[in-house]
Amino acid sequence: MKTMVAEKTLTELAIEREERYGAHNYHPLPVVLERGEGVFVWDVEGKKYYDFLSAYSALNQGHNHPKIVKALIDQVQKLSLTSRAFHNNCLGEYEQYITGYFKYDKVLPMNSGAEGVETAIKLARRWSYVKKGIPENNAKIIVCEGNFHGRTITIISASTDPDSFGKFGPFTPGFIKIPYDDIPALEAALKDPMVAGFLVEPIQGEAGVVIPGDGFLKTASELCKKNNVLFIGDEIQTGLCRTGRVLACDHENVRPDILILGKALSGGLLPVSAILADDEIMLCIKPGEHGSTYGGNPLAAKVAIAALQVLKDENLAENASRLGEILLSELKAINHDHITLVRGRGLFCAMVIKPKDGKDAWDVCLALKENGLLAKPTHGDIIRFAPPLIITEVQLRDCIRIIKETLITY
Ligand code: IF1
Repeated sequence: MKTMVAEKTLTELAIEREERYGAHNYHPLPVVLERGEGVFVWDVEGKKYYDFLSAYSALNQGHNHPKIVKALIDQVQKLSLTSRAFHNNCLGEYEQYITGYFKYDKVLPMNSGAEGVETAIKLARRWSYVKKGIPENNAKIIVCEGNFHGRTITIISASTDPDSFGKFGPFTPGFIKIPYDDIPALEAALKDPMVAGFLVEPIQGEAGVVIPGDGFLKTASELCKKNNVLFIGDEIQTGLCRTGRVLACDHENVRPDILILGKALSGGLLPVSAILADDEIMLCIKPGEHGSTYGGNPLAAKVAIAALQVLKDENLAENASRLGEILLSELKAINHDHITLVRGRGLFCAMVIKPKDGKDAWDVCLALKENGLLAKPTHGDIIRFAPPLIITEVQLRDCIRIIKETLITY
C-alpha cells in the first residue's frame, strides 16, 4: 500500500525534490531506495528488490555487510581522521595487510577511483622521468578506445566517449589512443620512446563488459616489459573477486606494475581507493609531492581490511566463478530475437538488446524493476548484470527467473 501525500507517492515526492534542488548529472531509474541488506534493497514504498548492479561493483560484499559495518562503527567511535600530517595506529596495519594481500612492496592510499587513476598516471609519469629517462613533460600514456577510468579533466582527456569529454576541453595532452584488444596497435604505439605506461581495464566495464581475447593481457604485459613501459591495471570495477578471480588480471597470471583498486575496497561504506606498486616505482614520489586530506584515514584503513577479509573468508571469487557460469549460460539460453549478445566473466555480465517497437534497454530495466530486480542500461542497448558476490544459487536462479519472465513481455 503506497503512502500518498497530496495525491503523490513518496517516490514521486522524493524524485521531484531531487529534480528541483539537485544537479541533473544523472538519469536514475525511477526508484527511491531507503534500505539495503545483502543482495536486497527496499524502496520508500516498502517494495523489495534484488540489487543487480551492486553500485557498479562497489557492493561485491553485499549491502551493509555486518563485519564491515562493525569495523566502521568500532573505528569511528575512536578516531576517524588525522590527515597525514600525523601518523595514526591504523594506516600501517592496513598498508601491511593490503601489500601482503596483493604482493606489492607498497600502497598509496587515496579515496575515489578517479583519484586512484590520477595517482597512477602521475606515478607512471614521474617514474618515466626519474628512472626511464624520458625528458620531463614528454611522457605519454597509452589508453584504449572505449575506456572508462573516471571523470576528471585528465582522465576524460583519455576518453573516446563524447558523453564523457564533450564540451569539457581543453584537455590534458600525453595520451595515445589505440583500439582495445589490439596487440599490433599496442606494439606500434610502444615504439614511441616517450611512452611511460599502458593504462587498461582487464575487462571494459562501461563499454558493456567487453572481454578481450585470450592472451591479450599476457601479451600486452610482455610487450610493456620488453619496451620498458609500465603496465597499469585499472581493476577498480573488475577487481576484488567480481570476475571469478581476486583480480581480473589473475585469469592470465598478469601482475600489473601499477595496480589500481577502488569501489568494493570499502564494501560500499565509504570511498576508498589504493594504488599498489613496488619500491622502484612507488619511491619515485617523495614526501609532500602527492596526497589528499582523507587518503589513508583510520576509518578507511579499518574498513578496507574488513572488506578484503570478507572477500577471502566467504570465498567470493569462487562463488562469483561458479554462479557466474550459471548466470552466463542461462542468459545465453534465452531465446529472444532482440537479444544480440550476452557476455560475461564471473558475476560481471552484460546483455545487448536491440530496440523494439519504440522500446529499448531502459524499458527492459523499468519492467525488471516492476518485477523486483534492479539493473541499469548503458549506452542505450546494453544491460549490465552484476549482483553482489554473496548471492546464493537459489537467489540467483530466482533472479534468472525474473529476467526470463520480464523478457517474454519485451
Ligand atoms: C559514474 C561508469 C562504471 C570505473 C573504472 C575508474 C572509475 C570507474 C574501471 C572511477 C567508475 C563508475 C563511475 C560512475 C558509474 C560507474 C561506471 F558507468 F561510469 F563507467 F562502473 F562502469 N575506473 N565507474 O568503472 O571511479 O571515481 O567513480 O570512484 O561516474 O557515473 P570513481
